Amino acid sequence: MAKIFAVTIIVIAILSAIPIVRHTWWLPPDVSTHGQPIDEQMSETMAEAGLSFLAAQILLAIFIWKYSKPRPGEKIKNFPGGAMGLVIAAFLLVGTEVLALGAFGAKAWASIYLTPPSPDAMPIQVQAGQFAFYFRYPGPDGKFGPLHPDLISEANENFFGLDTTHDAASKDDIVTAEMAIPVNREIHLLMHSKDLGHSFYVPELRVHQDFVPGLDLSIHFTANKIGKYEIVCTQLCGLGHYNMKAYLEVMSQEDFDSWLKRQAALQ
Ligand SMILES: [Cu+2]
Repeated sequence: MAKIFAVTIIVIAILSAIPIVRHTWWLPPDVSTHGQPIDEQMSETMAEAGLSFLAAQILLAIFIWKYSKPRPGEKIKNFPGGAMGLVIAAFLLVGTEVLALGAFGAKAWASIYLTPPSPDAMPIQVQAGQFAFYFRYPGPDGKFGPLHPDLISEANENFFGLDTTHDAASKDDIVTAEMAIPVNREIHLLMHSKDLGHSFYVPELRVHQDFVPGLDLSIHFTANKIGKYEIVCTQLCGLGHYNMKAYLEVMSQEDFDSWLKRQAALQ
């Protein structure tokens, strides 16, 4: 019985490793300039965790195979010094592993979070709220007008709370329900939430950033492939969470210019 159990453990461990090795449920192809080191880090983490998992399962199976038979008359031996040594060894091993993965990933992390966007990056504001995203482009003046939360009104389609009668900078702002960006242009995304925690996730872009209520967060990225991608909220934010999404369209500069003009005419 114990031998069947040991073999079953090995079979399950190998079967569960197959889809990971074959990248069956892997991320969609990367369309960003910063994604490659992230993908490499992901592969390294999976390889390292996967090998440790397999080694642990094989070791477990060997011990079950060898020691499960009762041996009458034989006394159970104690591990010299008790379990303390093993616990310390495991602690150091896992600690080193986690720290090493962090050190390897530091460069990729720093290039996104610790490096400011270039001064000519295109600013776009995104607001998350139950259960939609809205985007704002600053218009020809390049300035975002101030936000007045008391003016937010779904009925008047004033999603951001803009005062276009009094705020000069708001007059040419363009508010959209879909996001479009020009290809190969750095985007500086300015993020805030209207109500509670949400998330901005575009798997193809390798961008995944939470919205935190009360915080103005920002992220910068460059998309290098034309296409239409889904933006999804990954924070369970209420009953409509399953339907909270928008689309990101990466266009040529000419297509983007005419798209923005069309959106400006709709305001
Ligand atoms: Cu949400």
